[in-house]
Amino acid sequence: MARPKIALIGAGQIGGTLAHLAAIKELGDVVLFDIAEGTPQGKALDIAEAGPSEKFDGSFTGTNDYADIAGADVCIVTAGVARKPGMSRDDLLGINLKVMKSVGEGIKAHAPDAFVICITNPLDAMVWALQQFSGLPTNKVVGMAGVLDSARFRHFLAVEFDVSMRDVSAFVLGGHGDTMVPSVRYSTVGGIPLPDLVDMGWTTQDKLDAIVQRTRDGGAEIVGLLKTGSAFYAPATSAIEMAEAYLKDQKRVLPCAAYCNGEIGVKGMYVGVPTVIGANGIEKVIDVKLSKDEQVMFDKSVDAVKGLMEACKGIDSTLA
Ligand code: A3D
Repeated sequence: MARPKIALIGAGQIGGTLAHLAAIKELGDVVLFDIAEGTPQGKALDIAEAGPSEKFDGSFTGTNDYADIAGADVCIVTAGVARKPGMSRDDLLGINLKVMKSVGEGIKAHAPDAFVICITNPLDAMVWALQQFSGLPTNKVVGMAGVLDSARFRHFLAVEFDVSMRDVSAFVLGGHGDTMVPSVRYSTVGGIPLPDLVDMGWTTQDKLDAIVQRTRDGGAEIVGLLKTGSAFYAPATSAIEMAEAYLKDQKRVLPCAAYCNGEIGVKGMYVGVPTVIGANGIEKVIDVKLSKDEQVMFDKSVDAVKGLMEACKGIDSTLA
């Protein structure tokens, strides 16, 4: 059987890391696309030259021509600009919306059967716009944020409890922004919900609150340290986890920015929700029941995403 074809739209910090991870995991042949001449070609050749030492096979090419993504099984979109210190994700909206239009048209023309994972910020609004510009079915266009946000939450919890991150599961809902909702009730260590661990005295409510806030600020913390851009290792790893779930029909339960059709009270928009990813893309959006407090926070987050969608409509009247 032919290897799957993975198109990476955007060959910057995340795009290059995605290509390297896809190569090491032998997920398929990789095409790196970017408008910058030489960058995708250089990164593709550099990664191909790592094959003999790392012992992976596959084809790695770089291109500035959308025709070369033809027939891609998966497209991962990072094209656009990233944050610098002092910027919010929302500051990227105007410029990245234009990028989503050209990317959507490129995917529509050359890879209409692909599973498309958007990473470009502001995530929930960009994935919504990308779905409309590409015209692909909503179950085949998804945003990566929840896997990253819950990985950050898991990491901080594993350090706090001094246990393996393997035994920590975490659950983050809502938009990928300051209003995201890390759910304490649905997050566990060895299956024990976090509030029970506070009752047991293993941590304090104050420490847990600080971890929740650090998770919300996780992106900004890294932007502040790097100064020249935003996080890229963990975002790339998170998107690869989603691509692998699709390519291998793993039926993984992963939090993603998915199109909601009434689940958790949300209709006709993208927001971070628990999903099942398999060979049919987003196979299920899990209609989880929230507590009153969680619902209030989630609704606030949904409203923030709606505000960004309205701003997009103000810029591009073809969006509905
Ligand atoms: P960066 O290293 O700047 O790479 C972006 C690439 O996009 C550059 O190589 C550009 O040349 C290219 N590009 C610009 N316009 C176009 C276009 N029209 N068509 C094709 N390529 C184009 O950024 P990065 O890789 O660090 O980040 C990429 C995006 O991901 C940014 O919008 C970030 O804000 C976002 N991001 C999202 C998360 C989430 O969790 C959702 C995390 C981290 C970064």
